[in-house]
Formats: sequence, structure tokens, C-alpha cells
Amino acid sequence: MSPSEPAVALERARRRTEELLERLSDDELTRQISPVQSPLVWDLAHIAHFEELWLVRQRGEPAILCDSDDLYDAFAHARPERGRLPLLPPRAARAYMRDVRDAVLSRGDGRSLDSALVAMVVQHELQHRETMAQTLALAGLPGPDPKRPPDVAASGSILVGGSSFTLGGAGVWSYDNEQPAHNVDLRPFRLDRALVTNGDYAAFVDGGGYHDRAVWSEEGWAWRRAERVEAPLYWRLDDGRRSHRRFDAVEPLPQREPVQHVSFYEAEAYARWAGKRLPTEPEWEAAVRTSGTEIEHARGAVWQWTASLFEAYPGFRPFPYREYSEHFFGGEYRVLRGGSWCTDPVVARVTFRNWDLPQRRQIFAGLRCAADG
Ligand code: AVJ
Ligand code: FE
Repeated sequence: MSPSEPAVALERARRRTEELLERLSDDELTRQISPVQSPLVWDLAHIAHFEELWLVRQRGEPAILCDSDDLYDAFAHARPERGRLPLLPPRAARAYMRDVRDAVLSRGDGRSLDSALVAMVVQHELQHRETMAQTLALAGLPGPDPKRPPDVAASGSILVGGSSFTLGGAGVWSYDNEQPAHNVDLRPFRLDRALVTNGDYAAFVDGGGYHDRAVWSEEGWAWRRAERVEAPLYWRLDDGRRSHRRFDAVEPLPQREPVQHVSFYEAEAYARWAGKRLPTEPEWEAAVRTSGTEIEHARGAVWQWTASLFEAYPGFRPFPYREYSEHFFGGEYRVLRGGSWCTDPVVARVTFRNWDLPQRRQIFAGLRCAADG
């Protein structure tokens, strides 16, 4: 990032946030729409609070939001409780965002800012923008434009083969969990060029995949039964015709679009039903690094569940935001790779690691299958 770029990157992220929420009423912004998401007005003030911590207070300037630090600390209150907190109302939250930004840019247009901290703050806002888009989808409110992934055209698979690959890296945009770069040895494997489409996935649903115990893991089967899941989130069946809800509209299921809103358990079951498996995280990154152009929609179409648990790379050091990754290591979360149609390109990097609980379906996530080589 050159000296003038921090301000540009910060302002660009902010415009994307504002555009997403422009048309919403105060009630829509304030409501606890789902227990798995925060009220939108929490995300807004949390974005500003994060920026205040890292770009204002970090350089020794006085606090802007006094006495409310714990309200916007993601570890102080769980998502389902945030709607009951005395949050800043929409007008005040927006004013707070502007006040923080003014303080950040007050000194020489942001020229004195640390690029790595700005990169973290910019990415953080863009990640929350995607989280807020998930909330809009859950609420049935209008989404951003374009609001869908591109159609799939590819077929076949590529063979990636047995050698040593570099995983991870350290650039200005890299989070701690992407570092340090290190070598991994991989056995030869195949990765499908195409993402699994709605049409592919409908064949699994129609073929009884949700009732075929053999293709589900024990944990996945228990989840499916307890939650009575029969299809991806947002799918509908009316008089034998399949449709889905996309944000505020119901439409016929687009067959060639990548499937979205499946859990890790469903992704795993589909892959097994298809006689394949999910790629591991090193396999995904090695394939995209070495054969990126042959893999259709490697990044920026839908997040792709991997078989890997979210764990530290060997030699991991938490920084600068200590809890960002470290808090989530330990085997509860699965890694997703690649980014969705809603992920900003600065986030959808080849080394970027996303994670969520295996049962979550609000993410714009689908899958790409792999097989042994
Ligand atoms: C990387 C999407 C799992 O939302 O929990 C935002 C991103 N971390 N603020 C999350 C994040 C702190 C994170 N994910
Ligand atoms: Fe956050």
C-alpha cells in the first residue's frame, strides 16, 4: 500500500457498507433477525469500534466511544443476546462511524497510518459486510448487486500431483492464521474443475441422499435428523416444482448456478454420494496456486467447504488482533476456501482461510469435489 492508498481503501470499504444498508428502515437495522447473526446496527458500530481500537487509540489518541467498549466486543456478548443490549440506534451508530473515520483521516489524510493495521481494518469491514449480507438473506430483505454467483460451465477434473507445495504467506493483507508459509507434501489427487451446481445437488436430494445413512458421517447424520434437514437452506418444493428464495424474491431454482447454503455435513454427504470427497485445505490451496486458471471459479463464486479443521499452521504466532484466529482453533470449526460472489477481492486471496461451525448454512457456501489421484 502506498501512502495515499490507506485512505482510498478505507473509503472504498465504507461505501460498500453504506450501499448494502442504504434502503433499510431503523426497525430492520435494529431487529435481532436470527440467533446466528447480530442485529445489523451492532455490526455497524462494531466496525467503527474496531477501527477506533486499531487506528485511533492504538496511536495514543483519546477514546471516542467511552464506557461502551464491551457492547461491541465480539467476545463479551454472544450473537443471540446482542439484540437485547443498549446498542447505539442507527443514527448514532452512523454518526459514530463518521467520527471515527474523521479522527483516522485527520492527520495528513491518513499518511501516518500503519499499512498492515489499515489492511486489517479494511478487511474486517469487508468481512462484516458479507456477514451483514447473510443477515439480509435470512431476513428476506433485498441483497447487494449482483446478488448471485456466476453459472458453472466447466466439467472434468485436474490431476495435481505428488510433490511439495508452499502453503500460506505473509503479505500486508495476510492474517496471522495464514502464516508462516510452509511446505506440505501431498499425494497425487484430483480436483473437479467445476463447483457442484444446484442441478447436481437436486439429483442428490431427489435420489434420496438425505435418507441414505451410508453417505453421512455419524455427526452429520445426527445433525440432519435432529434438524430435520431435507434440502439446502432457502430451497422450496411447491407442487413438485423446485424453487428457492434469494433475499427478497422466490424464483425457480437456477440449475447451473453453484449450490449455496449447505452445511459442512451436507457438503461431505454429497461428495460421498458422488463417489468423491471434499479436498483438504492444503489440497485446495496447492491446486489453486499451481493450476488456478484451469479451475473454474476458484475464488469469488461461492465459499468451498474443505475437509480440514481450522488449526494453527506450524510456527503460528497470534498478531496483532490476538483473538482473531487463536480463539477458534481446536477442532470445532471447519475451513472454507475461495470466497463467495459477496466477498471482496482483497479478502478472497488464495491463502485466505475462512471458518465456521459444521452445521452453519447462512454462509454463501457450496463445494467442489476431490478424489484420490
Ligand atoms: C473469518 C468470518 C469467521 O465473522 O467470525 C469478523 C471474521 N472476525 N470480526 C467471523 C471476523 C472478527 C470471522 N470469520
Ligand atoms: Fe468483527
